[in-house]
Amino acid sequence: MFINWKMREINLKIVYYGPSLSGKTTNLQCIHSRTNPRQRGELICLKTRGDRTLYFDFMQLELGRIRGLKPKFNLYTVPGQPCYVASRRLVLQGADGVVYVADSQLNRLKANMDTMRSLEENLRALGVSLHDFPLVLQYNKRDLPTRAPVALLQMQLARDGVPQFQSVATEGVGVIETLKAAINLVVSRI
Ligand SMILES: Nc1nc2c(ncn2[C@@H]2O[C@H](COP(=O)(O)OP(=O)(O)O)[C@@H](O)[C@H]2O)c(=O)[nH]1
Ligand SMILES: [Mg+2]
Repeated sequence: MFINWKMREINLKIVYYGPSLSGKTTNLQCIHSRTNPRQRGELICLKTRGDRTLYFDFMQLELGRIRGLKPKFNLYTVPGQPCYVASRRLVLQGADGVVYVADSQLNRLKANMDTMRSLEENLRALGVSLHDFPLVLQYNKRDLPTRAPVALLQMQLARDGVPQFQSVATEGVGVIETLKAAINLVVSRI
């Protein structure tokens, strides 16, 4: 969180975290296409060859007012590939909340769990406990026949009191609901 008193702006950071190819960038693309251009900035995607996220994607949303301050939500994705550990840590710095985008496919169960563990470790390295941190879980790719039952994903990833959503990010299903839950958690904490 960063408050610019002169501009009366409050900057809040929400990070979309998850294994590679789970649909984090697709979430941001959907949010970008469904929000009023006057309330959002450009979607900036830094890409490597082959279209995978290198450092991060970024977009800014301006919504409503909190006690006379203009909240600006800065949405980031992290690169999921194992080799970008340093990038993930960097993007997590100063995060006010995390949306964990899980890939529902059966063959990604282990990747989901490994990535959840890395989220916990990376937050701990920043002095933050995932236990009392604003977190929203999204089970994405619910349209695929290879999807695991939600109960299985819940068993492996869910925690007490953490909001959960099923989604098909490519079709925009569940994307805005997930974002709203994250915004609500972040705002209620400040
Ligand atoms: N079938 C299906 N494909 C999806 C869904 N969400 C994302 N994808 C696809 O999965 C691939 C990886 O998505 P992307 O957003 O780039 O993943 P990221 O690495 O987490 O940013 C792309 O080909 C997307 O079109 C979904 O809900 N269903
Ligand atoms: Mg991406």
